[in-house]
Amino acid sequence: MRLDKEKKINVDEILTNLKDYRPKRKGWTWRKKLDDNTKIGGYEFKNIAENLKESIPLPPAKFFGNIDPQPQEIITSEIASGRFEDDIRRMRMAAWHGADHIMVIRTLGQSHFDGLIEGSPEGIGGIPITRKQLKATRKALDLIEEEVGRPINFHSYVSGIAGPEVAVLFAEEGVNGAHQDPQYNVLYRGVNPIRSFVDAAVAKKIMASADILQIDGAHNANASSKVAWKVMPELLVQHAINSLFSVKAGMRKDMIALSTVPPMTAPSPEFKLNFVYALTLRDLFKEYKFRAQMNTRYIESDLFDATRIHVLDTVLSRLTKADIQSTITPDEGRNVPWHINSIRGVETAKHTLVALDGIKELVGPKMENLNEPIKDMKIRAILYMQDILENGGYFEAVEKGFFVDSGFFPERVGDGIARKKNGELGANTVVKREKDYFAPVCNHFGYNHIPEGISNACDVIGGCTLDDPDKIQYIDELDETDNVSVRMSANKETEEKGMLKPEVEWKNDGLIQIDMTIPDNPDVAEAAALEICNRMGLEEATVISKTVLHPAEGSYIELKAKVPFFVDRNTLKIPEKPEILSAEEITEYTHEHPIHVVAGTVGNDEHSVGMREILDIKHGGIEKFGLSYTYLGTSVPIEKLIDAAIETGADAILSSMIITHNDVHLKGMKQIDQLCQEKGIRDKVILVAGGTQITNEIAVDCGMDAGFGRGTHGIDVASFLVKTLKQKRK
Ligand code: Z98
Repeated sequence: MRLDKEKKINVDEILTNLKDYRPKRKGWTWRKKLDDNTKIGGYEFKNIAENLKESIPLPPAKFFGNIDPQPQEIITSEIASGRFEDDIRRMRMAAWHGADHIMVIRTLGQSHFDGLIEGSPEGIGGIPITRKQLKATRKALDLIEEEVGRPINFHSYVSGIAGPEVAVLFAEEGVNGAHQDPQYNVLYRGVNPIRSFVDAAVAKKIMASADILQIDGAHNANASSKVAWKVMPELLVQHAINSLFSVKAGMRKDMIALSTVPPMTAPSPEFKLNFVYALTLRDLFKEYKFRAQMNTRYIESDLFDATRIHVLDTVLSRLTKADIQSTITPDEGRNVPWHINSIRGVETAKHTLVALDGIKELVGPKMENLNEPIKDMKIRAILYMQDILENGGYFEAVEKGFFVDSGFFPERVGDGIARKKNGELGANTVVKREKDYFAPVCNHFGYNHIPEGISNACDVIGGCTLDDPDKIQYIDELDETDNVSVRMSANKETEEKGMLKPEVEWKNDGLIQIDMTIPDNPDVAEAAALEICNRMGLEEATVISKTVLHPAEGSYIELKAKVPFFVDRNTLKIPEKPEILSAEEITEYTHEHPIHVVAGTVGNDEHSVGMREILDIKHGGIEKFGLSYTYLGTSVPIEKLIDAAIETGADAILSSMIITHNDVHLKGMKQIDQLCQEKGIRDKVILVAGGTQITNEIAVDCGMDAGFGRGTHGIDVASFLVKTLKQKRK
């Protein structure tokens, strides 16, 4: 099976023989960094990795020979539609834009589930954690990575009370990265602390055996605390606890990534504190990797706000160090996982990282101003650790509510999260292994009484599921009413007929994003916006975000709503696109064979902007490609236009006609053609008309050689003129 870039990924094919699918490879893969000063498109880069085979470059790339340099950092896309058949398509879009770390996350808290739920349609909490969903996703990613030409790391979460089982499942099915941090379970998921740490040791050992990169959960303290920046000393402590615990459980340091977010954002003077914090962290944990995520604590639902925060946070990543750059969109704040926002997030990270290529060689930290605050931060963290020890250790400290307290340590406010050492979920479930305990599985953490003469525990059963995947029990979805086949067949009929609906997360969800500015206060504007959607025939309109432009003058409202109908792609009129010559081809020709045109807005028409844009160099008019022009202005009599063409020996006449009242534009075009014939120059000049209501068809019918409508650029006209002249002058 191979992907064809002109075609949609075939999910039916992905699902065929899924039971027997084996991941192509296991373990995490970093990007291949290119040598310093590698040239792409004539520009030297320092921090880039190998190019992709297939990709979609940043929007301005067309001005730079369509290059798409890939930053050396892995870029993450978090995908959260909750339906793996839709996630798969979205992953492909993200990979084409440069994501090579795909985290598939909750529609609900996956870690609230206490066991593996095989046979369920939703997986654990709606994320693809059933074997079926993992297999389908990995199979699709194996194809996508071949298509784009770079390995894609698939990521999920080893949290909750089923952590060890989840880790085994991930190791079996080729998941490449996972969040794992026992403190997350304790603090945010109410799992018994002892159980959580024992489970974590088991899970980490398994993860290590399959080279699954670990991301810790410290950043959640930032997201959960009342005053995010005050937990900075605690964040350092949490990183330390999980990192060292992971190493003791058998993980390599270079497979442990610290999850960090810049704790502050504007309107605070964010950079000072974020920079000190980032430098402290990187100094303390030099041997580890860093996964930088943007700060989600303050994002609500404004796309631009999210983008600004993302850019500044990524600047910090580049100035300090990040091995993985995550991308988060307002989706995190408003729970609307749009495909487009995933792509925007990836583009924001790629743009910022590439833009700041080599910055560390140009600017650097002023250590004389930073040493003191860095030292202060380290001392706070060390004292924090000491305080834990003096209070009897981690479990006792948790019981006393040390963590996620909103005091800036050593200050404590007393509002931390407290969990009982012998209470919470799964309390008293850790049992000491008997002397003759023996589990015939490999990579098993802790004491295992392996019979004498056997080197690998699972040899006694001829290999466990990690060695012999044929032993894996595959359970398909058991719910007959809600499963991928039912969902897909609901869409199949409409799809086969070529019926289209817009979507933001699921095929045929019909959702669109609409925005409008209403000249009133936010409450009135919100009600008005909903009423407008209603009258437009849209269904289930919901306001996503509001921006007050002025308390009385106006409000900007962003909504989502459902389009209740399909459009038939077979009945759509898709205008044929003329083949446009490249800027180089046009310029080369005009250099050798100068082209002159006369131009003006004809009749009683005072519009000038459109024509000037087509002519002037600034926005890419024909002048930019070496054509010269005589511009006669507005309301130009047709005869004057033609006389000017004769006088200057012009190759073409460009006439603009915006006013269409009484079909004056049609008459105008016909007159130009006629007068040129009368004056005997029709075969010498190319006649072009332009205007918002003009199409090529209409213009040719009226005797023109071509007509250009809305959206025309100088290059379109220049290309047409060069092509026609090349033909004529043959
Ligand atoms: C991130 N955008 O970190 P539920 N375990 C840990 C986590 O941090 C998370 C989960 C599990 C963020 C996503 N983090 C937030 C250590 C989630 C999964 O709700 O417990 O299933 O979340 O990339």
